Amino acid sequence: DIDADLHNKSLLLYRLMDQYLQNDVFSIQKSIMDHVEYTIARSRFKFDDFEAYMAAAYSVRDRLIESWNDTQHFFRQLDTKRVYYLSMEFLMGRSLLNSVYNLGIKDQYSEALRQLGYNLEVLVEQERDAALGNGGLGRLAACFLDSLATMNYSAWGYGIRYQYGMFRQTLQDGYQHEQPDYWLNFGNPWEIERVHVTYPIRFYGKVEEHWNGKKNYTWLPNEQVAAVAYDNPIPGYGTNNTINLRLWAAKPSGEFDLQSFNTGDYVNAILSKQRAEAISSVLYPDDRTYQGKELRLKQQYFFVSASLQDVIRRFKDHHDNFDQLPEKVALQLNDAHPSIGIPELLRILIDEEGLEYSKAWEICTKVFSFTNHTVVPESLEKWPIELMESLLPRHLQIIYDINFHFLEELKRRFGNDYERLARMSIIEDGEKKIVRMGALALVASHTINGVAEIHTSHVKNMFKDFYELWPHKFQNKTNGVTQRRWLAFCNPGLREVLTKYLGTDAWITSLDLLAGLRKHARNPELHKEWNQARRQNKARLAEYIEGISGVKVSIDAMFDVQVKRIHEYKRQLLNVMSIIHRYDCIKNMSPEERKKVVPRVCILGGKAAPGYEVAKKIIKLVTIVGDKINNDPDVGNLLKVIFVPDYNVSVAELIIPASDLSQHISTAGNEASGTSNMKFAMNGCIILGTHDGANVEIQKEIGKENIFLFGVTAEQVPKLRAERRDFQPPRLFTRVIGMLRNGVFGHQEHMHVLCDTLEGQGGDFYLLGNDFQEYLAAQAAVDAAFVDRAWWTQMSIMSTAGSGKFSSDRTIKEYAEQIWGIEPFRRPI
Ligand code: B1N
Repeated sequence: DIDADLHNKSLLLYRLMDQYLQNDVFSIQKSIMDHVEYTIARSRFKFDDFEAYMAAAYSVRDRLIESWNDTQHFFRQLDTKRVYYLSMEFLMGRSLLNSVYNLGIKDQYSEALRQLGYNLEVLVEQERDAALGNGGLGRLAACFLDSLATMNYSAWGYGIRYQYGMFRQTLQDGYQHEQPDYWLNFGNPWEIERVHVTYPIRFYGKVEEHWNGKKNYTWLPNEQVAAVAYDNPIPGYGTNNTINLRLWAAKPSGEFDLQSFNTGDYVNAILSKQRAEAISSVLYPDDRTYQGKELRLKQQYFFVSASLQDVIRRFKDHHDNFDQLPEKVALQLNDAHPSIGIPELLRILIDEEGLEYSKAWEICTKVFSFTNHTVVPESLEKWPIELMESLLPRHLQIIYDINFHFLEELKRRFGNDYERLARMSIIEDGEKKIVRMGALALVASHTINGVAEIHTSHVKNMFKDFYELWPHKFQNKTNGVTQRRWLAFCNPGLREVLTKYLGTDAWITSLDLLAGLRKHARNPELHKEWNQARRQNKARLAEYIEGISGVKVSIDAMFDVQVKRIHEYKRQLLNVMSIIHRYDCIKNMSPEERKKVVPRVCILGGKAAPGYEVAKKIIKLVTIVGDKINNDPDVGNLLKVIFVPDYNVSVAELIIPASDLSQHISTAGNEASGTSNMKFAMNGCIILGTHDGANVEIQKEIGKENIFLFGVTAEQVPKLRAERRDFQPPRLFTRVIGMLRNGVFGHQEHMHVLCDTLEGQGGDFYLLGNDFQEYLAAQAAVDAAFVDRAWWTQMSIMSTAGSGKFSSDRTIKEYAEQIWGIEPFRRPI
């Protein structure tokens, strides 16, 4: 009978479950070998490191999926409020090591593989980075996911599954070349394709107006593509929760064909449909320089529309009253890039769900919040009206509606202050009308936040009128990074030392505990172990450097590092100029004097946007200067200059733990926060920086005596820029420029172009000349500190000890409590 059948089936399922996914070494070996044979379709008796990596990854994925399913079920049953993090970028890096650590099965996998004749550390290197981001903004999103999972929040990430992530940088004759990032070509074991989770995404066409007692609008699009979901499980550390990063890929739409196939040209019709895939094909590699490309707006709308359709569908599974949406949904806009989601949500609520405008708007303003990451208003995205009208005609109408109501509110508040209205309007009037995405995000969001204290005060200034209108909307959320990936996993040597001296490894989830190191800061035993761990990291990096450049570097030298995107405002040029000054000094020293020089290995790395000529010239300059210095027998080990190509998350994991000094020297007021500064400080690296971004807060936490900050303050910058014409740059600054121009390093034409950015009318916008003297003084102070080993080690320990605040766990807790209104729910076993 039916009951007995059901009963038997249940028993069977329980018996089967007993057999599944044990985490003892033998079960793991069985699971890996099954994947070798059945998934990779290789022989159990013969598979190489890459195949072993793939099999191990699939085996880990099985465990992730189980945890993912149970977590989603758990959240569904509780009907939790969820936060959805909408971001054009998620810079995830590699997953294997992170996953086994977070799932708590690292040792078992190591041992299981060892017995099979493989080395986990070696297999880990087989994985290609998931490089779906440019830099800080995308990596922040990835750190946030790790913290959200670890802290048991009900959260999803939504983004784009770019077929080509960040380009691979190669150097040819010192010049950057961009290679496509074929990261998916060998398969991606970390994702789950959900062919049935798909939504139509429409573009172009026109809007028809109807009248049935009230005005109704129907959008008649004339292009349609399908968004297909790819799920990437994100395991938390020390918890059973696994959350989801859902990335959308564009595919030709099979649903119905808007373009008639009745033209006789069947093959070309198919080919033209295939072009749908272009939408998710490539990540734009220019951070900040906003280009106004139609494809970019298409990407934004594509992923935001798919995500919102998904969110609404999930909401409707359990609810039918949209008044409850804000109790169940928080939508976080990672910069203004996804802010087309605002008219999209309104469109869904009004056109598809039949809500009144005012009701829909009220709901909208309760779900969105907005993070700003920039300091220059020009970099906020703006779209020409014509482009918006052609691509998303219904959305433009809605934006006009939003703006109409907004301007009405302004008039009630401020009267007919037309200048103010013009400044604040979502539509910028002028020769060409433009939609200001930043203003749109601000008007619709209940909260806007900056990413460091100094940046938030800047945001209040940049949106001054809005701040006057809605001061309560403005918050600060100082960035953070996950100490799992950026300390515990990438620096195992230091992890052991930390855990030993803190008496616990609880700092891996409560980073504030690092403060407990302070009382050991002078302990010679700790000093010894500390430096031992750090030296091992340096040896690893030295080996890598020799591999990429052929240059042998001494690990007794100071590793002085500046790795980040190449930008004039980040002032890599300032660094190179001080390197040239150092070289100049060494060349003019007597042998006696040379004995006192602190040997340095200057390491620079980072990508230039493909169209950013000056940035590319800076890279070439580093290699030119490096070639000369590294091959000067007169200099030997006293100075080496290395450009590390293709800087990415995995390279960062190697470099950061091995750095003695790291430079964060942007012109004050230009770096919103910076996040690598936090990673370096955590790993006991000394910061040399300006009073910019999070440097300011790092100094506050670790103490003035343990960090080298120099240079002008953000308040001084506008005045100094205005006074540039009367400014006399210091003698040493002009001397270095002279060396470049006079061909000490060859390539004079190249040098003139770079030097011209620093001299003459409108030159030196980033005030290198103003900061040069103080920068050299700070560098000298760094040298003095380095030769006093006890002093330096103490500073290093104090840097780590003071880094507790910069965990993304802290940041996420603040967002959760002060912006999203969500609570943690930990899944029981
Ligand atoms: O966001 C990081 C900050 O730590 C950095 O200081 C900040 O520069 C970075 C357009 C951006 N701001 N803006 C971008 C990226 C891609 C793009 O297409 C802008 N990235 C930042 C995290 O808060």
